[in-house]
Amino acid sequence: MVSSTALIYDEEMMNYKLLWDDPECAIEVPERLSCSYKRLHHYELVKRCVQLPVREATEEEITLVHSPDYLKVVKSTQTMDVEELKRTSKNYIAAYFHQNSYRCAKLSLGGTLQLVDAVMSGDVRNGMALIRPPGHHSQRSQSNGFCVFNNVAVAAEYAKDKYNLQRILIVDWDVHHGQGIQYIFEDDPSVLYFSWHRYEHGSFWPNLRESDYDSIGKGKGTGYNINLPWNQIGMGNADYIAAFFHVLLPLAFEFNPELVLVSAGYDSGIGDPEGRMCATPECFSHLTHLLMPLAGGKLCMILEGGYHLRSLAESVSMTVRTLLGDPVPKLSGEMTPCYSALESIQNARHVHAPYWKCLLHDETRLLQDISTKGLSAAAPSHVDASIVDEFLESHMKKILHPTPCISTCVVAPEGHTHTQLAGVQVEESILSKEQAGAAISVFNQEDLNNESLLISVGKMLNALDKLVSRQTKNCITLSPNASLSTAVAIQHVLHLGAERVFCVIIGDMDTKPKLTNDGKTLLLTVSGDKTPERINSHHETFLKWEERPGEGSSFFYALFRFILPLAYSYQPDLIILATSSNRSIGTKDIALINSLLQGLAEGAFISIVPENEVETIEVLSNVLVNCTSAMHFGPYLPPSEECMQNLKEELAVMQTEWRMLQCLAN
Ligand code: X5A
Ligand code: ZN
Repeated sequence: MVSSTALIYDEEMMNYKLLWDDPECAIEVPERLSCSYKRLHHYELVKRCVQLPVREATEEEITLVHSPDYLKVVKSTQTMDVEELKRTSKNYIAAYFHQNSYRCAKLSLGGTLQLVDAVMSGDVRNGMALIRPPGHHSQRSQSNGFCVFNNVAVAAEYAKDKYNLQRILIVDWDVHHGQGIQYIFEDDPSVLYFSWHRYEHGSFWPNLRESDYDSIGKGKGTGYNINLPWNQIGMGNADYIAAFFHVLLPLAFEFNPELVLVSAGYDSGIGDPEGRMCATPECFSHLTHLLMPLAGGKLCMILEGGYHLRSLAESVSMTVRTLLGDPVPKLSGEMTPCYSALESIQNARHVHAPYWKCLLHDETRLLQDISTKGLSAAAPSHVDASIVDEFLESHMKKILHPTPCISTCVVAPEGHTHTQLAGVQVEESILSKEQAGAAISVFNQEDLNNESLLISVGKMLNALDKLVSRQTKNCITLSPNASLSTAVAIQHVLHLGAERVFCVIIGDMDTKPKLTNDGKTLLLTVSGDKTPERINSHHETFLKWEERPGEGSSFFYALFRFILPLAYSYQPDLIILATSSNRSIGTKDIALINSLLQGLAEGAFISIVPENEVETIEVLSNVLVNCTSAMHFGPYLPPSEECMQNLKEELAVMQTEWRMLQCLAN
C-alpha cells in the first residue's frame, strides 16, 4: 500500500494581483501561497511530500463545467489594459482580473487535476494542492468571490469521466458557501456536496437564500446537497467536530465515496478577517484525520480561501502533517458545542433524514424559531486578528511535540513474524518476572506459573513505559491472555501517572479490570451479549452491537453517534483498545475504530489482541503504523432494533456529562 503524500505548488501562481483599489478583494494576495509554503518548509514537511509539477488545464477540461463563452471572456483578459480589466471584473461579484489571471487559473485547475491523477492512479495515497485563484464560488459562466474556474467542480467531473467514478464526496470547509459547486451538482446524485458557512440568517456574503440548510438538492440529486449554515461568528473546535460527527460523517460513510475532494479554505480558522471563527490550526488535523478512512484514503485537499496569513499557514501545515500520518495534536478548548451550532446541526439533520438511513434512527425535529443574534446563549467570543499571530506562536509550541522515533512497539511471542513493517520495533526486554508476577497477582494466582504469560506481561510493562514517556507512538500486544493483559495494562498506566485513560473492550473478557472511581478511566465495552446492570456512573458504558450477516456495515453509525463524541468529550491522554476472540463486530469495524481513535491522545494508543488472531493482528498493525488502512465498507446495513434501543438508553445517560454526544439544541 502506498503511503505517500503529494504536494502541488508553483510560484508562478503568485504572478497576479489586484491592480486597483477594492477593499473587498484586497485580502486575496499572492503571499497567501508563499507564506503557506514557507511554513510547510519550516516544519520540514515539504521534503517529506512527493512534489508534483503543475500543468495548464486544457480548454476541454475547463469546459467540463464552464461555458465556451465564459472561457472566451477569461481568455480575453490576457491582453486587456487595467481599465478594461477593471470593467470586466465589475461584471461579476467580488471578482478581479489581471493579465495573468487566465494563465494562473489554468495552472490552478491543472494543478488540481494533477493531484487527482496522482491519487487515482495510486502513485500517492493523498495530497494537497496549494493553488490560487481559488474555485468554489465560480459558476458555469461567472467569476465570483476571487474564483475564476471552479477547480474542485471540474476535478469531480474529470474524475467521473476519466476513472469512471460513481460517487464523489466534496467537503467544503471554507467559511463561505461554495454556491458555485452547489449549482453545478445540485441535481447530480453522484456528487455529495457538504458545505458549512458563515450565514447569520442570510446577512453574510454571498447572502443567498439557497445557502440555508433547506437547500438539499434537486431532482435525482435531492438529498445530495448538505448545507450547514452558521448563524453566529465565533464557532470553534467543538462546533466543527460536532458538525462532522452529527451531520457530515454519517452521511459520508453511508454514501461510501470512491474519492474525496476537499475545498480546503482556511478562512474558517482563527483570526481570519472574513470568517471571524475560532477554530485553531490543529482542528484541521482532526477534520483531515476523520476523512482519511473514506474512499480507501483517496483524499485530495484543494486550497480555497484563508486570509490571515499566519493562521492560514499553520492550518495548511497541520493538514499536510496529518495527510503524512503524523500524530494528531490534541484538540484544544472546551468540548461543548454552542447552542447556535446545535440549532444548525439539528435542522440539517432533520431535512436530510428522509434521504439517509442512518439519520432515521434518531428522532429529528425542526427548530422553527431559530435564535437570532442577540437572543441565544453566547457562542465563544471572537478572537481579535491583531493578537492572533502572537497567540499562534505560543499555541503551536504548546500543542506540537516531537514525533516519537519508534512508530509502533510490538509485544509478541518468540518467533512471531506477522508485523515486519517499517517503524516497528519488537520489544525484547522483559521487566523482571517478579514485577510481571506482581502485576498479574492483583487479578489471579493461577496464572503465575504460566511462563509465556509472564514473559508477555513483562514485555508489555516495558512497552507501556515507552508509550507513556512517548518514546513510541503506539503499541500492539499479542497476548496469550488478552483479558488479563488488558486488566494489567490499565492498572500499570494509571500507576505511571496517566490522568485519563479511555479503555475500549471489544467482546467479552474473563478478567474484570479494576477501575478507579476518580474519573481517571472511562470504560466502554462493545459486545453482542445482554446488557449488564448499569452502574450509576458516567465512566462506564456498554454498547450492544452486532455485525449482521451480509456485505456492508453499520458500525460507523455507533462510532459517530456515540463512541467518538464520547471519546472527544473525555479527551483521554491514553487509549487502550482490547479485542477478545469472543466478539460481535468484524475485523473491518475494529480497523475503523482503531484508526479513528488515533485522532485522540496524540496517538498514544495500545492495542491488545489474542496472539493467535493473525488477521486482526495484521490489520491492526497496519493501522497503527500507517495511520489508516485502505478500507472499503460496502453499503450501509442498519443495525438491529435491539442494538439501537440499547444505544439510545446509553445516550440518554451519558449525554448529560459528555456534551459532544448532544445533537439537538432543545
Ligand atoms: C474563496 C473565498 C471569498 C470571497 C469573499 C467576498 N472567497 N466578500 O474565500
Ligand atoms: Zn472563503
